Amino acid sequence: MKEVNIDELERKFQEKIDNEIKIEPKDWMPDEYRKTLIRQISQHAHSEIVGQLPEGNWVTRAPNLRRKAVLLAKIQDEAGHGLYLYSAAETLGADREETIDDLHSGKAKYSSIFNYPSLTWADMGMIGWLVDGAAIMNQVPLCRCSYGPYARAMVRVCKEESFHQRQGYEIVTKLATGTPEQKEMAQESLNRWWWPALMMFGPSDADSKHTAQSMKWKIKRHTNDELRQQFVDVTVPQAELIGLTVPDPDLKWNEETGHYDFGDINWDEFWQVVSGNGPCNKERVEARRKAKEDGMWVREAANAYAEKRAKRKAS
Ligand code: BYC
Repeated sequence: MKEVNIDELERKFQEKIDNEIKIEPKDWMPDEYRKTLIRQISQHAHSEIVGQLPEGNWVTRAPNLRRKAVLLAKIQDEAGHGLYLYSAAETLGADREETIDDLHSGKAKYSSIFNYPSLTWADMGMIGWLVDGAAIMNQVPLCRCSYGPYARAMVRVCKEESFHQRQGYEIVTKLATGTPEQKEMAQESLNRWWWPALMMFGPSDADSKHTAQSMKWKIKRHTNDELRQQFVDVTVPQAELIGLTVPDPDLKWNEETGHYDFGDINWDEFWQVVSGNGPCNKERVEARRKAKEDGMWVREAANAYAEKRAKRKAS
């Protein structure tokens, strides 16, 4: 039997990546590449699913029918994104049930942002504008990820996220240009969401343990700090346009670099939230666990029906 030379396989694999050839599920790939993708894609899937909860909190209190219909559609889109992503993780050999159980046991991570509460209607605008805005900034480069199924899933996800971002900015604009109370509500919400939105991009480059390897494999195309800077540069003028103030006394346009300088992020807070001690971590995981339990009878009924049909077909 011909001996398999791992170094040679790795060399060919990297050559494909360097030449922008997509890696597909049945292609040979290093174990670490597979593991990194399963980690990132499953965390991403969980984020989409848990991300429905802060917005779900406002469906029954949306200010009018139009707002309610749009919010419902957005939340459904997020569920869809979660499903594409769980499927993408399955193409790498991940078991969907196990992946979801890891979320419910608290073992798996999901985006830190969804551990903050949604306290006012303005938060629905802020989530669309800032959270989906940050998500797009991070996900557009993922459309060029070296792993085919993830890259393709991202194309549709990004189209939908861009609609979400606009609907969020529209809500915030309406409030910011409305009565003094409405403007105040928008400003108060921006004060709470601004820093957690910047944290979505992950630890600073100096502390990011996966970035260097993920960039070499073209899973990531930019570092966390590069994307965070792009987000600040795009979002600050949007806030100014509608008369809101970004809650950062150190924020300043820098003529020399052509970027905004901004203040220090509270990394202690970030790591606390990531390690399960944010304001809503327990509530979020509990809600997902309960949803699984409450929906168990539907799954059991569907499985029983499928088994019965299969038996009837076989006989
Ligand atoms: N929150 O070495 P690093 C959405 C973890 S949802 C929690 O830089 P990497 C939406 C990281 O996992 C948007 N944990 O990692 C839905 C790692 O821990 P492990 C979700 C974080 O992977 C509904 C450690 O910190 N988007 O769009 O190179 C409504 C070190 O980090 C976070 C995605 O998931 C965080 N913020 O870079 C509205 C995009 N940041 O795994 C909107 C896909 C870092 O070693 N993911 N950690 O235990 C990515 O692009 C990358 O995974 C990240 C992190 C940029 C997030």
